[in-house]
Amino acid sequence: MIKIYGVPLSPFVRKAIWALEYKGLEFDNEPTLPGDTSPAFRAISPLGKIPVLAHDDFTVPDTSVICRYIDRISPEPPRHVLISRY
Ligand SMILES: N[C@@H](CCC(=O)N[C@@H](CS)C(=O)NCC(=O)O)C(=O)O
Repeated sequence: MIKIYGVPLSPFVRKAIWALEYKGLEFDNEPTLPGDTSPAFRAISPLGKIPVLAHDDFTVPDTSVICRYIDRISPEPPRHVLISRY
């Protein structure tokens, strides 16, 4: 199961969640505030930034990379279809 650490107040978190919803992927949300100093969170986000995506043992703390990863594991529907509509 994919997990997104962060709170939707953050536009970066909303972007990651929107990408998951666009692809129809299920995910859990772990509400985490920006700058969280807990060692567990800093282990997956050394700068304390949200969002972080965790998928099995893989974690990534950057929205653009998160979206790229989502596109890799779920190529359909393709991003370019959505982009070309706007
Ligand atoms: N480059 C990061 C930026 C994310 C970011 O700046 N998130 C803010 C919340 S909107 C944050 O976590 N700030 C906490 C901090 O900078 O200490 C990304 O694209 O995910």
